[in-house]
Amino acid sequence: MKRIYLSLGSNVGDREGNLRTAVERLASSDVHVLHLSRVYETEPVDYKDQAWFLNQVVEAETALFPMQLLTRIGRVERELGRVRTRRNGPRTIDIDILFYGAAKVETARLEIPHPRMAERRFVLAPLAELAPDLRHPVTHRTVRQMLESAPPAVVRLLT
Ligand code: PH2
Ligand code: MG
Ligand code: MG
Repeated sequence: MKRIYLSLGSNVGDREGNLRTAVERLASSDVHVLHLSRVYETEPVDYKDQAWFLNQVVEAETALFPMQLLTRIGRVERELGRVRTRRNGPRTIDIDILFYGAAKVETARLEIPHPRMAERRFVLAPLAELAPDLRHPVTHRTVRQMLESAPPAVVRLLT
């Protein structure tokens, strides 16, 4: 079993419902959900001309290999009606693999650890609730250190 961290994001439709449904559909005999962060409302990053997101991080254990996990994630994204329009554009749900144990994966379809996480407060703030002292397997920085030096962007707890 591997310990994994997934980032969930939604900015279309019932954003809270989309996060909840995604967690329910991910959970299964081979993805055992352990902890959920709180939900954050976050300013869009990269492509800014779109609605604000809700973001959350999920800690889980899985028996799936990385590409199997990616296939499972793709199925959940499709079930929630994700339509791929523009890169970094609006989506009902986006599920990204942040960490898969201490593994490094570099393929055309999948990179782990997630290559842009150190620049993304919407990932690091919820991740820091669950695993502030976890170290990035390549840079060896902790999640807390990455959060402290991440570029500014609004992330606020959903109340
Ligand atoms: N996802 C992106 C691009 N920009 N911005 C926020 N705030 N939250 C996201 O989940 C997000 C984003 C690409 O996946
Ligand atoms: Mg993403
Ligand atoms: Mg994605």
